[in-house]
Amino acid sequence: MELIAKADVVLALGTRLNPFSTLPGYGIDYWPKDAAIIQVDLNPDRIGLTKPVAVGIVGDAGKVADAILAKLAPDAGDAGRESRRALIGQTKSAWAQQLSSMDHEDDDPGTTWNARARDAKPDWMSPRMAWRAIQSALPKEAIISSDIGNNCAIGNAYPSFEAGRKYLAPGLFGPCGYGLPAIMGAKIAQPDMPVVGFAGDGAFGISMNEMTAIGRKQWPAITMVIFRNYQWGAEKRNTTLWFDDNFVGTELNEGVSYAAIANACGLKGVQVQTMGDLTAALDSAIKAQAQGETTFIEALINQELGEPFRRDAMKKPVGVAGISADDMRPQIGV
Ligand SMILES: Cc1ncc(C[n+]2csc(CCOP(=O)(O)OP(=O)(O)O)c2C)c(N)n1
Ligand SMILES: [Mg+2]
Repeated sequence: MELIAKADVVLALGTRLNPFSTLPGYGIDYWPKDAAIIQVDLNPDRIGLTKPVAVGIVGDAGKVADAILAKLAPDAGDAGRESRRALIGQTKSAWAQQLSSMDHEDDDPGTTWNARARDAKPDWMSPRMAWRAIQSALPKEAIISSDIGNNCAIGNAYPSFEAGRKYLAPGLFGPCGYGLPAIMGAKIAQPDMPVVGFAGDGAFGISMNEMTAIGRKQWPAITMVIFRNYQWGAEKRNTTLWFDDNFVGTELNEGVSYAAIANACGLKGVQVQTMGDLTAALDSAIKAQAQGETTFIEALINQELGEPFRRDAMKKPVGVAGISADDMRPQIGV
């Protein structure tokens, strides 16, 4: 974010430039407003869809990259290359350090949800503690899937990938319930690769029916982590930001155990509550996956809600001029 904010030209190659990847996050409105954008996409409908572009190129990213390279002089970009490389390295390591020391979420001015969520469960892991624990056990070569929800959004900052086709995300439609089926598909396609799916507890509930299918022998083993904060967190966040904590339908049943449901489906279910237990459970689940065992890890976490969050989706409601409750009249016959 900090680096792209300084760009005067952006070559958008291998990105859909969707709102999730261009909107402000962590309080930084980073998308460079005056930068000339060269957008490459196989789908012509996407050119200029989310950002005005200076140049639009319809084509396969790999072929376009090769064609651009072929036109460049051998010394193109050499000027200042070392200092740019150093700046990228410094900025990335500063961010990694910042992430490793972040435990909790700030509250937006005028709201207190995160402070209350921490106080309500002082001994519970926060989302970022859970992600750091996961990082300690996630193999470099793993394929991961992510779902739609606040914990998955927070998690996008943590893993990094050294090879392509390692990260499956629900994309612009943003359907909750994507994490589990996506990781099952990844394992079918890449049976020798460790795979780990991630979902919030609400989103997971949408897809959990698949647990009844995948215990059968012909299904390959997967590992799934469920962030158990007993709430539809991302929706609750809208309510804390715009509707004075007037929560409607955001609470999940604390009497339900996904780990127990996994066990009832003939799979392995484990519930964890500390960083150490989460790291250990993920580590042994990945080892067990290689031996054909599927594990669902239900990670109990507090109810903090964090960055990044799509604040463009709603606005604070405003009073409608001239309307008063006294103007309301019962309808005839009611
Ligand atoms: C099928 C579907 N229904 C509803 C939504 C709207 N939605 C977006 S995030 C979210 C809450 C997700 O809650 P959870 O999975 O528990 O994750 P958390 O935010 O608590 O980490 C909902 C309902 C959606 N994206 N997709
Ligand atoms: Mg949740």
